[in-house]
Amino acid sequence: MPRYGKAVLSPDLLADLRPITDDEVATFERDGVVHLPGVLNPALLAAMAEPLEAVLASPEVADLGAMVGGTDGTFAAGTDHFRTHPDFAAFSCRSPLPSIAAVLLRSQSLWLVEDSVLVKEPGSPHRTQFHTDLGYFHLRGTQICTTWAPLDHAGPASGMVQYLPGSHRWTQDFRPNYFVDPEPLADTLGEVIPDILADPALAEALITFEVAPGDVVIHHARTIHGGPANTSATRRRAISVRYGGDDVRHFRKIGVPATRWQLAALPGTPLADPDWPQVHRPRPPRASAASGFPT
Ligand SMILES: O=C(O)CCC(=O)C(=O)O
Repeated sequence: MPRYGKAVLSPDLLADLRPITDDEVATFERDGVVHLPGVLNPALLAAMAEPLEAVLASPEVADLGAMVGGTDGTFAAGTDHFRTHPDFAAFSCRSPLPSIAAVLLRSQSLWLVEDSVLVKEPGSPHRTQFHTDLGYFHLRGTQICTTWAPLDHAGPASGMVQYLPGSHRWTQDFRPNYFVDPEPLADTLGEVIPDILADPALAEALITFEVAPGDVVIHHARTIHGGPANTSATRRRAISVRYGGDDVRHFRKIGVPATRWQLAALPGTPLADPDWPQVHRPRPPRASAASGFPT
């Protein structure tokens, strides 16, 4: 992908480590989320620390806490770093993530939708409000997921994300919110996400994971998720990457902010290079030894 420059991450950091098991695929399909321990090289996450600091110091990243009056700068997030930083492009396009996402989504091909950095500093009081990712995407389709890869050990005390299993099968479309404030974005269509923590049955059903660098948690774009404050003394740095598969089409959503790439995409068309890099291709048919014909 010459457009994004030369990756400085060495190829061995990006190598596949292990296949995804049938059980992991079944868990993703049942729960809309799956924890995949040890699918990335921990050294890859360590190597992403410097590029992550570079984007944290750039105008690509916003202080989310400021939206709710915070002045401490303890919850920073940005998107689309792959468009400007070759290491982020390599992480999203050439690591094992695309082939893992393609397996979980049962998609022949896969395209990169967006990447994000999400950093909750020690003591950050900010919750990630419950939301579905699909609410923010100018897309429709069923084969869309987010991969969440921590650069630090993370768990409930450091703000690890919580997921509502099975919510990807709910039929409602949910309005996006301000991410640190549950207020839905003005003029958006759909239902307001229920107050998950105020409903004992929903709150009880939430799941979360203890994760380490090299682990990835993958959730479906319709899965309701959010996260607690970081009450620990450790940073919670993560890179999340969103991918779309064969059945995904551009679809403009009223009231949802759009990037120039989203505005340029023709509604109803599939994701396509170069603005939406194809990161996984169908396997070529294998020639049959007996007949010479593709099988
Ligand atoms: O990192 C967080 O707190 C939220 C992550 C999230 O919502 C996502 O990656 O889709």
